[in-house]
Amino acid sequence: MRTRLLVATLLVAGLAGCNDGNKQGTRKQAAAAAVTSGTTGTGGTGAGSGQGAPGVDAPQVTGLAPASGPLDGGTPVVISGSNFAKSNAGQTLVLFGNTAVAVTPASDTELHVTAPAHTQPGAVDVRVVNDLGVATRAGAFTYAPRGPSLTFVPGVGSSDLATQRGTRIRLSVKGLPPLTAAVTVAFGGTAATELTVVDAETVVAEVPYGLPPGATAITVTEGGVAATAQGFRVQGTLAYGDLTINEVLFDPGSTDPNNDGVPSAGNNQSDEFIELVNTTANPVDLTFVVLCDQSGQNQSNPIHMFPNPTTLPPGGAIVVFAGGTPLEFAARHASGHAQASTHGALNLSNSNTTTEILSLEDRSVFPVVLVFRAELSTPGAGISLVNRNDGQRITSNPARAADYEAHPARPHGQGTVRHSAGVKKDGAPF
Ligand SMILES: [Ca+2]
Ligand SMILES: [Ca+2]
Ligand SMILES: [Ca+2]
Repeated sequence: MRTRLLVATLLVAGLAGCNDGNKQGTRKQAAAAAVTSGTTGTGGTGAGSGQGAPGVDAPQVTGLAPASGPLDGGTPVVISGSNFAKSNAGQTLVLFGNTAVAVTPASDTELHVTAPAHTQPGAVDVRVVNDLGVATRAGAFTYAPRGPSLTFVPGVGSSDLATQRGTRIRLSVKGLPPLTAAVTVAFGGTAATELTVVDAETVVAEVPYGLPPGATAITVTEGGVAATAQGFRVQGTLAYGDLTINEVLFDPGSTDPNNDGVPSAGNNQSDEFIELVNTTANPVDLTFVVLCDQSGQNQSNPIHMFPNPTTLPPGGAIVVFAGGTPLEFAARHASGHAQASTHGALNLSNSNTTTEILSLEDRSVFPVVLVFRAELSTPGAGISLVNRNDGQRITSNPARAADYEAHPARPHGQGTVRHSAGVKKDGAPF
């Protein structure tokens, strides 16, 4: 009953816009009756015949071009027929199913419309209504089912030479049969061999070893149906300066930069931190990157390995704390915006005159991309060393103490602090 009322209302609205005082009242009534009848499912003739008042003036629909389109609508459609613009025709309405659309009359035999969105695939009736009658063409327009689709995160990944394991990419599909253990994933033409099916629409695949750097497509295939997405990027070798060690807090004093409510003290140095910034215009995959402290006798002593996956957005920062539970740092997929050392400590010396932090891949074949060297005494308890050009690329290799300064005070809570884990010197976000 609601449908019947809706269509009748639309028709009245259309008639109200007509200025022709000579219209025949009997035709108006006949047209309204025909529309109401059509919505009950009895009016579809398939032949597009007019159902209004008897006579040659009733509109006729002979075809739609195109006769199909996507569920999202937006398809320009030309309706062919007759008696669309005769005198006394009044305002023309077109309905796809029960949805009225705007009409651009082109001639007495042609109407231009745009197909509206629809919820379910399949055919709908199309009606042309004017004062002369109603033409119903049953099943005249078919909504096509959505094709398979694929999305992925993160959008960049790499693989490791020694283990031949890759960054884990989470793939979400729509329009495929439910995923099973038989699912296959390919990066370009290379099959991923490490797969974990999460649910019927999600699989995690590792980037296969040996792919050339650059853009590649990902294809997920299940039950003979494939979904492909473009735009995944296999990361090449990072250049010096692509990642900057932007800030280091060697001596937290009694401060609490990881914000877990436990200020560092004595043997608890969990608030030591290293802040990295991606200085490039692209996301950087940190998976397999290892931070090493070369101070003291422990050459290339690893202090953190970024978990799989860890991605740093363009211009973004990530903080590695010595420990604790970093709180209230912005969420960034599984890896987060702040991490605690995978080695349980950073062991950043408070007093060494030379401290180096460098980054290697977990195997020696990967070039060092980050070298930080502090050749001066650390600034003091609770004060970090920070990039003078906060967040900008440091071009000296290795970075020098001259590239850094003692962190200026910034407002925080009721007072001030002299560090800025995960944010800029003034507390603004990266
Ligand atoms: Ca703390
Ligand atoms: Ca320390
Ligand atoms: Ca900072």
